[in-house]
Amino acid sequence: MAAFSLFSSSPRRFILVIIVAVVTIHYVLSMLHNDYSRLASFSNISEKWQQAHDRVFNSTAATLPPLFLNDTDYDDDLSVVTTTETETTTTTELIEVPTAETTTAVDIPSPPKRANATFVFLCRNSDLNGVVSSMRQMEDRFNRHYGYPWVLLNEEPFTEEFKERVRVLTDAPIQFGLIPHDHWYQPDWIDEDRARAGRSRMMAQGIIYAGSVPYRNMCRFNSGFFFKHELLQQYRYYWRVEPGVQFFCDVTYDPFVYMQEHNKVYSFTISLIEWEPTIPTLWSTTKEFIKRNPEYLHPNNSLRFLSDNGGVGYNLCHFWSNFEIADMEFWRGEAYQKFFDHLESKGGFYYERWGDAPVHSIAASLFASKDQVHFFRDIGYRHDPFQHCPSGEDWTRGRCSCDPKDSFDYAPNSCLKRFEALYE
Ligand SMILES: Nc1nc2c(ncn2[C@@H]2O[C@H](COP(=O)(O)OP(=O)(O)OP(=O)(O)O)[C@@H](O)[C@H]2O)c(=O)[nH]1
Ligand SMILES: *[C@@H]1O[C@H](CO)[C@@H](O)[C@H](O)[C@H]1NC(C)=O
Ligand SMILES: *[C@@H]1O[C@H](CO)[C@@H](O)[C@H](O)[C@H]1NC(C)=O
Ligand SMILES: *[C@@H]1O[C@H](CO)[C@@H](O)[C@H](O)[C@H]1NC(C)=O
Ligand SMILES: *[C@@H]1O[C@H](CO)[C@@H](O)[C@H](O)[C@H]1NC(C)=O
Ligand SMILES: *[C@@H]1O[C@H](CO)[C@@H](O)[C@H](O)[C@H]1NC(C)=O
Ligand SMILES: [Mg+2]
Repeated sequence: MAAFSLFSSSPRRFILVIIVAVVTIHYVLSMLHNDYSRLASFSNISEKWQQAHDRVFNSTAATLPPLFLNDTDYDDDLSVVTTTETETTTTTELIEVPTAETTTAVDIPSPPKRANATFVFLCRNSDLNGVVSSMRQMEDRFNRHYGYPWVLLNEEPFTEEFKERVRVLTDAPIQFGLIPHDHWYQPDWIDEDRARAGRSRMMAQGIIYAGSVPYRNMCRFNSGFFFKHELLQQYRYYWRVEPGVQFFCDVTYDPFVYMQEHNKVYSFTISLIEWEPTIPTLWSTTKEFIKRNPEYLHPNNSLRFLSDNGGVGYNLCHFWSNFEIADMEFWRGEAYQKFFDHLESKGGFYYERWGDAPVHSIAASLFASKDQVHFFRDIGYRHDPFQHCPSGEDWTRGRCSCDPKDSFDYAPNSCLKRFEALYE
């Protein structure tokens, strides 16, 4: 009677009772008889589970370096495997692999060894679609395994819609920051008549963003201020991301940790020739700074990347800073701070249109050792209209979606050859 009502009112509970009984008998038997233990299908469940786990572990190990094995995501992968495997056995959801068995069956890895780093994403509310696209690729190709935080910056408050659309893309922490007024807008001491004349002159030359003040605000902010933002104070390394860029390949190791372990301060994927009319006096201003402060010139610098005649003229080579993984302590350091102050005092961010790309590139090339600048040849990246597509094993390992024949590396306007020549 009791059994009948139990069965009719709750068949699942009945099955559960049976399974608990079977499990109990199983454990009693396995304690009594080693042979039973070897033959029994339950031990094969945990074996299969172990094998499935090995598959994830091994396939992961094949594409990711050992560091990944210390990643917290590893635990998530494990639980996914557990579910999948128990589903393929007849016992489905009722068998919970006992926690004790879980911990003894595998070595639960300790927390990941992550760098002190974040993504930095300067953008406008109107950039939303491009922001979503870039972030999604970064998460899919790299960050879902690592969970590095995101910091999004804007001189205007982000809208609720923007924040909602972006938050859904990642489990990692995201912060939305407002840029302080003085870090963004054209300073009062800039002679606006002179600035306007500069913009007009450049427009007449057909230069892109020639007439745009917001673009100049952006270049100056990226040159001298982003790393001073309060949300970035707690971080050392950053990876800059822009709207609508593409990441073609799995990033199979942690580039931040790479930077740290190899003492790198700056890195790039694309380098090219700058539009000379945007920076007519940037080089003479730089030379003036070096003459006054020769102690900041690193003995092992990359001047040969910037100049083909020992520094007399600038060859316009720069790292394309819409991609950069770099060390903010370098920007915060004395050499760069003084350099930026010197540039700022000349007003060239507004009288001309000095870009953060040549400014960062000149500083990294002169104040750092050439060993501290890194070309991430294995990171597939596109910012229209140029892309870097890895080749050979890098392309295969990264499951890259780009055509390895389509890469800017040795295009006529690329500066990669000059960079590589530094190390020959
Ligand atoms: N908040 C804010 N972000 C901006 C503004 N202008 C540009 N940005 C951001 O600054 C970065 C560089 O701006 P872009 O417009 O991409 O400039 P660019 O890369 O030189 O040129 P294109 O990408 O070819 O247009 C991007 O992340 C933009 O979203 C602005 O006025 N406000
Ligand atoms: C359990 O696994 C062992 C070793 O892999 C194997 O010899 C045995 O046949 C398996 N038993 C069942 C029921 O699958
Ligand atoms: C996992 O890798 C180890 C060592 O590389 C190897 O011995 C083992 O057979 C692999 N397991 C699977 C399931 O591929
Ligand atoms: C993983 O973490 C452990 C403990 O913190 C450490 O001993 C080991 O070296 C780490 N492995 C890797 C590959 O970093
Ligand atoms: C990360 O780097 C920043 C800037 O260098 C530093 O202030 C902070 O203490 C570091 N945090 C940790 C956890 O090391
Ligand atoms: C200078 O750079 C070369 C080439 O990478 C490197 O081998 C050397 O150790 C560096 N020397 C110093 C003093 O940094
Ligand atoms: Mg851009």
